[in-house]
Amino acid sequence: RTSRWQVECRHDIDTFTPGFLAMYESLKPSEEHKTKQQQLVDSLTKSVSKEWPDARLHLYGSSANSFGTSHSDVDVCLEMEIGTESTVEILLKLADVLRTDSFDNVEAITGARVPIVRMSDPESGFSCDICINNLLAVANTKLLKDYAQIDQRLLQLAFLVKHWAKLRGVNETYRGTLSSYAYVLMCIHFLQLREPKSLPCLQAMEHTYTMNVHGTECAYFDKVHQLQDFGAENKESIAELLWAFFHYWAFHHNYKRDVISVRIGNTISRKQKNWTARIGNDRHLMCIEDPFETDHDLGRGVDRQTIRILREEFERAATMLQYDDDPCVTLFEPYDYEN
Ligand code: 3AT
Ligand code: MG
Repeated sequence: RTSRWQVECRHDIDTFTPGFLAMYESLKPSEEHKTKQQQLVDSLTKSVSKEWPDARLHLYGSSANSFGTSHSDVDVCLEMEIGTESTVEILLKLADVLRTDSFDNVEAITGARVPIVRMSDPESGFSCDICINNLLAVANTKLLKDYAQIDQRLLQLAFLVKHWAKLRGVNETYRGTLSSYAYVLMCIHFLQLREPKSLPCLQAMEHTYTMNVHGTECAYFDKVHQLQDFGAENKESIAELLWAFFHYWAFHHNYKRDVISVRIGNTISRKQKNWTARIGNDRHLMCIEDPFETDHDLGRGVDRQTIRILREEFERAATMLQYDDDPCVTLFEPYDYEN
């Protein structure tokens, strides 16, 4: 049974598919970009191994989860045994090492939820964030990458959504909107709910991959090459999906009642998760469960004002896709902060 919101789409929506696909192609990082990124990783490895010969370097975030554009930064995690030193002491030492090796704008940001060293690479100009032993991020990077290999429409949808969010000013966690990571999870959740489904729920399948990170079990089915045809029954085009995505977040999702969960491939009630009362700064106005750290709400930074902004933006996008003559342009019009 198709519900009301699935059948309202304009009949000429598919005339926009070529435009959206061209846009997706233009956002994908070039081969040159990937080569430069690898060179940065190589020179970083060299610098780090002088001081910490046993450290392992992992790429995470969009440079490794396949959702990166040519504008994405490079996120690196160093895995190392820590003796009596604190993470902050190691980061300060790392900052010194990188300065000596002539990386630019090296800065230790130690007050953040995840402390990092930020710097830029003089060769490529890329900005790079380095954290220590944040292996949950390494695990969720692999999960996203594996989902991306099942149905190519996930990558297309997520690139367009991330691009839209950046231009519309709703991809800024420090301002109370959502991270890129949250948007990708929203896309996965949405595709898990299509009928027929475009994506499965990997964590609900046989666990062929397991990693234990400080007591948190990260486990799911990762033999995704076996799932190449999973989404074949679903024939929706990228234009239809993009419309339905914004329509879902504008009119269908029940913000007051539900938490989205990629882990179970559906929504769960806030009650069931005990995310009803405001605890500290967690207001739970838009609930997005982290697939592994299940008590972590990725919408925790959303407040009364930004939930309104987000929902207005979802509505605006759905309306443009429904009625506008040229949604490939109007959807991505940069938000004007002056007015
Ligand atoms: P950009 O292309 O850089 O915008 P990204 O995928 O690198 O997108 P972020 O910069 O938001 O995304 O985050 C980098 C990675 O850090 C992505 C994810 O593996 C991890 N991460 C980000 N936010 C959280 C979070 N709140 N909880 C757990 N992991 C997170
Ligand atoms: Mg990033």
